[in-house]
Amino acid sequence: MRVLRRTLGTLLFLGAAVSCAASPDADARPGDGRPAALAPYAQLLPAPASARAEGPGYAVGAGTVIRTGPGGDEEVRRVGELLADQLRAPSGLPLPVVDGAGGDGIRLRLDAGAEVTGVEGYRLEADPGGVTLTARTPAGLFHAGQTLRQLLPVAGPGTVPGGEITDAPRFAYRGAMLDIARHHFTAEQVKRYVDQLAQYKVNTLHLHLTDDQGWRIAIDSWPRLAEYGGGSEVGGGPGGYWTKDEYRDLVAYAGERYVDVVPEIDMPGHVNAAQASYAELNCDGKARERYTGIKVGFSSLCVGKERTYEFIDEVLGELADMTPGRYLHIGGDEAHSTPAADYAAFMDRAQQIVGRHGKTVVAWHQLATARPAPGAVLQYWGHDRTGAAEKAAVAAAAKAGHPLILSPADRLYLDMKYDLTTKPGLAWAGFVPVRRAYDWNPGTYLAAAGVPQSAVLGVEAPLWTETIATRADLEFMAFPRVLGLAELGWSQGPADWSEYSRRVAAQGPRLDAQDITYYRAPDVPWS
Ligand code: NGO
Repeated sequence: MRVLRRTLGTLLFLGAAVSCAASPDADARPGDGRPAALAPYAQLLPAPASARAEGPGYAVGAGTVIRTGPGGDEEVRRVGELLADQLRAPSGLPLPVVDGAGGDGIRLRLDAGAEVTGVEGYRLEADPGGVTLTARTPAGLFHAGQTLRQLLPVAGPGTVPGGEITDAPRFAYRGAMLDIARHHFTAEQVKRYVDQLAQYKVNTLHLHLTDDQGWRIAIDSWPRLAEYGGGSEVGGGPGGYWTKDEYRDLVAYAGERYVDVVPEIDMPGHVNAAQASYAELNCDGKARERYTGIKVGFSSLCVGKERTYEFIDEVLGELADMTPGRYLHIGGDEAHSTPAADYAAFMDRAQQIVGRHGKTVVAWHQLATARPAPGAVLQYWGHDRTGAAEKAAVAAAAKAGHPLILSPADRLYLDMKYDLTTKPGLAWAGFVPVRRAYDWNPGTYLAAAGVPQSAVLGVEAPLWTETIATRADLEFMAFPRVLGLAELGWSQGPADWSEYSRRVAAQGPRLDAQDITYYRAPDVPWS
């Protein structure tokens, strides 16, 4: 019965999507029932704050250079080189990067006094003489470059249409999370994901590094965590872990793309891999067996033992030392085997330790039921059926000044199946079709519970990997839903599904060109 209702729902939903796409509007060709290609400025994803197409554009050709002067700022030069790299493959052009501001070409201008909004804002101006990207920071120039990529054809040289874009993000925090604990993913695989995300202006990568099934990061003072605790994963595969150099290299790679890494060591639950590696982390002094199933909530650090806090201090200290970003995530979810009073006492000390290492705490929103430390950020992963009391605790924390990252499980969990046909994934929060992932407003999402819009730091799309073990499955679950995350995080809204879905469709050839395995979801009007 339940299945039948779902199927019926999907069919009705499909019908609605088709009629939407076929309805006549400014860009549609009347008569053939299919939407016409969107004009380049109307294709951008995420949508810019303002864009005006006007006059002839700049033809990028064999003679085009990328200018990063004047002043020879090294970081701007690096942004220019990266942009050149990104444009060379699709265009087939040499695109040398040169110093000096004069002359035509693609010009990167760092201007501390530029009239753009915030540290990530930028302006893009195109006319027959060239394309000028202006920003106050190199990050802004990087984002401008990603916009420029979308204004050029998927393959071959082309013309950047004339006009001007002034752009800045709605939210400071636009994240994606990857769980490399349930299944091991290599740093090289994660770099690929970083590239895929950064082009859509996602600026944070949260890495879920440890869980019951595996410990994936080398810690010098506790070597068995990775060496033994890393040797398992869901389903009994070999697992694996990252050396410190691999982690540092990934962090630097992400940083060059203006993506901050937020590492997570989940505690006091989700710690079986640690408890299997070291007997002393268990209250009974006995090491646990390694675990390869997908149950949650059965493990807990020993809250009453002083050794537990030495452990956290050393682990978080080493992690803080290799992480330039401001946040350390300490989990705090599903501590079902830790009594509530112990949980609160434990989280007090864990938060103090994070502070002593110079970082700001991020934790899953269950921390709201304990005592979040001043400045701690809560990551909300509730859903439509989350109870009022739980939401009220989150709202109280928000009103007390704790910023929120929104990751509603029935909107942004990329491990939820799209629909009945999705092979990988879970469905405990329901199906999450592409439209559902996009069609909501983070600013007002928890307003009824009392969360002010100003408390929302941003959005994040987690990808848990109990059922996901390959690059192809990772991409299939992320794309195209993660574009919704990018759009909600960057663009002003309000959400307009029929317009947005056409921009998603316009990304199809770009995703193809990048060899991204994405779901050709039936609710998107792919051409
Ligand atoms: C929950 C749980 C994770 C699971 C995930 C699966 C959070 C924050 N804790 O989300 O351990 O992997 O669901 O969807």
